Amino acid sequence: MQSPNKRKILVTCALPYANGSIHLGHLLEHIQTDIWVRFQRMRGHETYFVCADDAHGTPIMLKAQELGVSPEEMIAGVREEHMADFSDFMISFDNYHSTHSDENRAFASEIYNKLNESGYIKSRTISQLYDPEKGMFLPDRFVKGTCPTCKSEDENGDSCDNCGATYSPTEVINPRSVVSGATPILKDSEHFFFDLPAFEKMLKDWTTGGSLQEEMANKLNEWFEQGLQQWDISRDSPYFGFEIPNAPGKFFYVWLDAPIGYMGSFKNLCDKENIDFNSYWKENSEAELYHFIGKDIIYFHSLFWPAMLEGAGYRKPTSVFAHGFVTVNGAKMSKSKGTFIKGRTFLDHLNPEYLRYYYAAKLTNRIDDLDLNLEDFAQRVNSDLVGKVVNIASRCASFITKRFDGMLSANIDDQALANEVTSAGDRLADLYENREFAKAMREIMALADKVNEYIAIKEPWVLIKDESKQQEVHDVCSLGINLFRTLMIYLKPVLPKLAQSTEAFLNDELLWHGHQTLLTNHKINKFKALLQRVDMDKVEAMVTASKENLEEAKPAPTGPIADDPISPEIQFDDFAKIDLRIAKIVKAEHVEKADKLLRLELALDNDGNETRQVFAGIKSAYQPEDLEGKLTVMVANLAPRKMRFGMSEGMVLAAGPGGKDLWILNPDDGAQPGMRVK
Ligand code: NOT
Ligand code: ZN
Repeated sequence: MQSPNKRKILVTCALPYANGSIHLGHLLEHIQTDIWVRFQRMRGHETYFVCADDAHGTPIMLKAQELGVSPEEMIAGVREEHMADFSDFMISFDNYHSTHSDENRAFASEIYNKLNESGYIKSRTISQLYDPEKGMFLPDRFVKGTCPTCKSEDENGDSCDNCGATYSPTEVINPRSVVSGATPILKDSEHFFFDLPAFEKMLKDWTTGGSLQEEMANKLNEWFEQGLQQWDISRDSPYFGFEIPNAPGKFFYVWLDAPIGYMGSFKNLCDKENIDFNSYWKENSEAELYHFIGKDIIYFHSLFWPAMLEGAGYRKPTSVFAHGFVTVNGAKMSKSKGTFIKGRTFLDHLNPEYLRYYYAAKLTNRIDDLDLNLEDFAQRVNSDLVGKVVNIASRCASFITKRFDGMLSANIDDQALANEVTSAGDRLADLYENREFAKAMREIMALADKVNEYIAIKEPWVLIKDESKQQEVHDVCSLGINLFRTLMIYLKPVLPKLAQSTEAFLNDELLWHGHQTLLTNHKINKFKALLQRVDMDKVEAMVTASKENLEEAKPAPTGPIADDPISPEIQFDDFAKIDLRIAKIVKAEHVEKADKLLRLELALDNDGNETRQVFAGIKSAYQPEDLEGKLTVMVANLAPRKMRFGMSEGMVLAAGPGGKDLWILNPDDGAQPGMRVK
């Protein structure tokens, strides 16, 4: 049915790179988007959801070489794997394409040609590090060497993990190519640049148009203040990508054709299903276009992408929705802890709807990181889904089947309760629309609590023993089943499979507008267990299996840097060199723009003659004011390090599992600032 306020909506997720597996971090985005898309479809809007693998670039080219296959073969295999993972997590794409496609080549060339004709492509010669052995220019992450700031060895080509400095790969001391080990040389080459600064006014208007998240608009303003830069969009051969028209040996940088991949995937769908591509993409289109992305790629989506679209005569996104990163048990996902969990490993042990629900229960429309605490995860799914929602059906169903021939009563036992549950639909719809899923889940669970209370008070299992109370049992259990149905309508975007089993049980399709009505004189089917409890043993088995994955993957010579290296063994002499001392925290304060750091002023004696400034990554656990006056153990003879925020003159020690639980000593009479600890 075509209603007057039927919207046309095109939605995308960021395109996963075609050289790695889907993990729980990717899945946050795909689940968030899928919930939103399923909600829009349930509301009757014409909604398309497309994605693709991001198939180009140097890392993909090199990985294929390492595996001894062509990049085409490798990306085809990875795409199959990605599609199977997403499908098993019930991500309902209308199309999953590849950026290495005819459609994408055509759009990339067309957009580039239009930008070029309008004077938005500039060319100039730049000098870059080149691997003479391998015969290729080296992207920053393929150069390693000694940090020019702190002299730490084996640091990245563009930034130092030790001191946090950022620099150009040409400044690295003793640089070497990660690809061949050769010493890179500087070599000139002509590059093409997209003239981003020419779009400043348009981008400012677009930013203040009101549809961006507040945090994103702030970030954009920072970038405007720093001044927009021209963007290098070409790479020299050898490169796996699309050759630039009329520029033999020059290829589009992967980030140029990646967002165009959204158009390529949609065009591929349009051709298969006879959809009018232009009505979605032409300038001033009334269709809505949304990109769901992670916070790390805001720059590409909120500056380059709208500017490219504008310059080539296409519409711009209606909005870009960014989310934060996933942490597991309060810390960055870690291969050695087994918390770098692949989608497939999760599926091998647990029901995907558990993850869909847990993410929904924690997602807001802001850019904050989301912590997947595995114990909380099990507890939350068990208590909400099994203990609250499904429990309603399992308490009521057997009476209906056994005593009333599967027919729901014609009466509504408690109209006030029924109204309360059925009238929540519009409020919940607003929450879904605004991507406030956590709030929606909380409201739904609060309603489930009320329905359970009602059943507990009525006690149908007691009433059933009294011959004169049979009608009441029928009415109470029928209302229970009905309100379970309403709650499952509200949860259908999050739990499509549970919704499907519910539909089979209730003999009824769960449609959004159905939340306003109740089923009376309606025949239902026999109840079968709808959802198992999360078994903590399986969660643990999943973590163990993720560690095993790591074992298999260990000999990865040129792969990305391990996120969590195990420190090499040291000798007693090494340990003895460390000067551990009790220090008093005399001052503690926040550091602007640092997510994890606090600035501490430490005294090594009682009268404050010897003080040190230390930047410590303990912000997750402490408010600065709570630290002042406390004691800590510090490494007093660590060489000072220049950090982005200033000099750090030591290191403080704290113990605990991490996150909010990191302990520092409380002052007691025994310890005195300056005391040696060993
Ligand atoms: N493959 C990229 C990533 O960060 C995402 C590309 C999204 C598409 O995983 N592009 N744009 N703009
Ligand atoms: Zn450094």
